[in-house]
Amino acid sequence: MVLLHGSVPTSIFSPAASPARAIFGLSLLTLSIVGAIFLVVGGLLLYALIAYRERPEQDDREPVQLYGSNQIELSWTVIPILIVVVLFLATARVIIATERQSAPPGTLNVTVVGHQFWWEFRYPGTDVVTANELHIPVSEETHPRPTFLTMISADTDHSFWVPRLAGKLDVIPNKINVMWFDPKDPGLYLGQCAQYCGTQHAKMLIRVYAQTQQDFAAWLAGQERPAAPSAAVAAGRAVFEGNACMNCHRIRGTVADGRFGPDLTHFASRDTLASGAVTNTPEHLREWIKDPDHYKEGALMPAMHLTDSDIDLVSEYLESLH
Ligand code: HEC
Ligand SMILES: [Cu+2]
Repeated sequence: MVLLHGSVPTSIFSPAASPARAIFGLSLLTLSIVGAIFLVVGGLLLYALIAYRERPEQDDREPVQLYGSNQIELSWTVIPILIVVVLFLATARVIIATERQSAPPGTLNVTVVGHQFWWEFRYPGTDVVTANELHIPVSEETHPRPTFLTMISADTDHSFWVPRLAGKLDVIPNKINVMWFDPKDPGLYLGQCAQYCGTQHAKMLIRVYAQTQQDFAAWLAGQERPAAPSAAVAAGRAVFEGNACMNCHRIRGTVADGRFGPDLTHFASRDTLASGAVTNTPEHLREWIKDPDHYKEGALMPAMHLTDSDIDLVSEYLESLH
């Protein structure tokens, strides 16, 4: 029963956006039809087993055999056809409602890029690029603001799945897929990559933060600002820019312009590190920079063999990027 009450953050049984609700409704219909079939077939089987069981007073002769019944044959042909037609129509309706939607005015567009083993989120029309934590506005009744995701992959097959918001959709190279959702309630919706994509597939988590439209606007404005590192962290910045970090990571407003790894412009505004592998705390960050394999064995960031003091400095720098 716990599964039914949204206390499980990834429960498919507590949909919070239109596509997830449509899929949930369809699954209930399908479950009730197959449940009814199970009861009828199982009931008949049970009845036959009990009514025609072997009895001691019985003799060994075979009972009278019956052949052919147009009535029965007709019913077991027509009823299944009707069931299939009903399921087909109900499914087609949900597919059209979830996949053939065009973006209404007010839509937020986000480009999602799947990487081994993290997610990149770009907000077209702005410079904002972030990772693993997708911020979106809620879609109010009076002020609908659905989010449309345009999804591509930088390497191999991934699949974007946030069960409370929508169904799964594959994220594959050389193909653009589009999905959308429109949660009404602010909150954190969790999901994860649902297509095996390599060693750290299991730690390729997704966090969707649905915010009130004002909060979202404030968040976006904050992210649009370039990083403004203070002089106090100049030494850490020098470590970052004096090592290969800057070839893989971008920090807008500085010379670091790498694109292979997550954009770190506002790294300190994220709650988690390395696609949800651990929470974003100074200790975790230091450990991550020292040895990414410690939390994510096979992660595509190398251990850079910095000295402990350089690790402290570069961590302080990154933690200052709010
Ligand atoms: C060869 C490219 C490469 C280099 C060099 C590199 N990184 Fe990374 N970094 C990555 C990749 C890829 C990820 C994402 C790993 C994952 O989540 O699976 C990452 C993740 C991170 C993260 C976590 C970001 C987030 O939002 O979760 C931080 C912080 C980070 N790197 C800091 C550094 C620092 C500091 C250096 C230099 C000492 C550095 N990186 C060098 C590729 C690189
Ligand atoms: Cu993946």
